[in-house]
Amino acid sequence: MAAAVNRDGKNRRAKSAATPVAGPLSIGALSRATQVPVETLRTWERRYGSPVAVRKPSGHRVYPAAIVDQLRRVALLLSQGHRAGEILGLSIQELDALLSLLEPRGAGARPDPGAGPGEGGTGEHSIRSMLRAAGALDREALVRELRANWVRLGPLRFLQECAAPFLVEVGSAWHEKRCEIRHEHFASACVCGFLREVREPFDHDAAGSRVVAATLPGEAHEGGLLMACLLMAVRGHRVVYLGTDTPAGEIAAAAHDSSIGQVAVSISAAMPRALARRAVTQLRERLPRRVHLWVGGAGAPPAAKGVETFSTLSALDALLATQL
Ligand code: B12
Repeated sequence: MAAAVNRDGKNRRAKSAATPVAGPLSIGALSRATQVPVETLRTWERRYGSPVAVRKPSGHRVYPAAIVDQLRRVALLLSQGHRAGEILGLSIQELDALLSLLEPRGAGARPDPGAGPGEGGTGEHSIRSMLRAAGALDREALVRELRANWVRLGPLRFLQECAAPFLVEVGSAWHEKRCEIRHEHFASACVCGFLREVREPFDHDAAGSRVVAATLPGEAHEGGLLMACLLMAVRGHRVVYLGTDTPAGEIAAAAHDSSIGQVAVSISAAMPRALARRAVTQLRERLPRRVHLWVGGAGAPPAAKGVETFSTLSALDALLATQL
């Protein structure tokens, strides 16, 4: 699950997923130990009756430390597409049996449910394998490598160390004529498909505020937007995905629904600076005052009144963590 990071992107893994935890635990401590957002823990309890908490006289939840190992396994299985309702009631042994069916990692070891942010990394070797797979238009091999990295790194590090650098590398390869347009299209289609697939179980369980996500007219790049959407869903936000090349009026109309708290927009380096600034200003003017406007991407204009600009996914993740 996502590493907890502060606004300047520094890792603050006081209790990472790999750290042994002593109980009893508050809901915040359980969330930090398992990287499952607090809001998600509450939703699971309401919907599925698990994890079970004892209530203090103050009403606050208290959990036994043993629940940490179980939830780390649950989190890993969710990232593989299992549904919360189907696995939350399972014993550790049953969860281990499901985990043993997962994709083998590296030289054949199976993913370690205790392995959190900080263990392993993607490395050039893996990016090179993905580039080779893209060159051969081999979807199976490319997705296998993406999945192995997703399991090993968790969402935030997967995006920062695997998906984003891979797409940047593909862009350079295309620019330097080391690959053709078909390879670039193929690679980005595989990554975008994978980002949608792994978001699905989080979307299913999300119960936080609703975020409209889109790119502005003329913007065809959706990788960055899908990455931001994955993080938002992991953090419990409900994503309303409008996709690329969306007229500002349509984005604004969607945001007028009272359930919408934020609009997230991604702008690539391909969009001229002046155009990006004008489009963002015009969108801000059309949005209800209460709706936050989050803008990210290599072509995002500098922050302006009523516009929050993110230069990294860590910064977004840090903000999302404070909203739990
Ligand atoms: C795939 C791709 C395409 C695909 C997109 C398909 C799709 N479904 O997305 C297609 C083929 C359509 C395409 C078209 C073009 N592309 Co293109 N493309 C790319 C490529 C390889 C990957 C894009 C991507 O997904 N990046 C995702 C991540 C890795 O980058 P990112 O957007 O900056 O996002 C990061 C952060 O900024 C942040 N973030 C992004 N959005 C948000 C939003 C929020 C809210 C937050 C918090 C954070 C956040 O998260 C990401 C992770 O760090 C890039 C290479 C690159 N360096 O990005 C070129 C690239 C962006 N393209 C480029 C160009 C030139 C074009 C075209 C003009 C080519 C042409 N002549 O037709 C067109 C323009 C199309 C248009 N109108 O927009 C150039 C831009 C260079 C420049 N400075 O102008 C690049 C950099 C390639 C290169 N090296 O030259 N492209």
